[in-house]
Amino acid sequence: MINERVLNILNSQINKEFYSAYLYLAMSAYFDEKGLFGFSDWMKVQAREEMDHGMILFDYIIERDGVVNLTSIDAPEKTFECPLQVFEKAYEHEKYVTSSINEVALLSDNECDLATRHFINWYISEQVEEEANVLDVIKKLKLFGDECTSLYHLDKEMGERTYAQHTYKE
Ligand code: OFO
Repeated sequence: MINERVLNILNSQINKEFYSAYLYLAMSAYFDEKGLFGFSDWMKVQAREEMDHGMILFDYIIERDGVVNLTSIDAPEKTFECPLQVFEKAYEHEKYVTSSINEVALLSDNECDLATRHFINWYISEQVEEEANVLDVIKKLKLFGDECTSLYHLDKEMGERTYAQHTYKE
């Protein structure tokens, strides 16, 4: 049986992962509206990965004989100014999620829940990738600007991202 404090923070992390999916879907809708379908697809892949992150936590709680507590998901922001601003917001969000994952690690350490401490390592590594992926796009947008020809080429490149299900036990 899982410790209650650890259970609560894991349940709250599920909510954050599904909120992330919502946020990226809102960003995807923004790009669709602008006709930037490659950027939109990139965000849809990101949203699906976030749902995987949520489901991995969900399955872990069940495996530890805990109770999954699904709570309401906040509406995401949906008004954006330009592609660069969207990715800057995504980067801020990922940094927030990283700090939230770090809190799970610290709490599970303090509560001597070594199984959760071990489990959450997957998320710690995943966050390094999450931040790097977004930062990579920010750098490109800053380098090439958001002038039409650059965006057209970048949009094509963004559309090449493919979804592969994220699983904990590979
Ligand atoms: Fe789940 O990593 Fe992004 O938010």
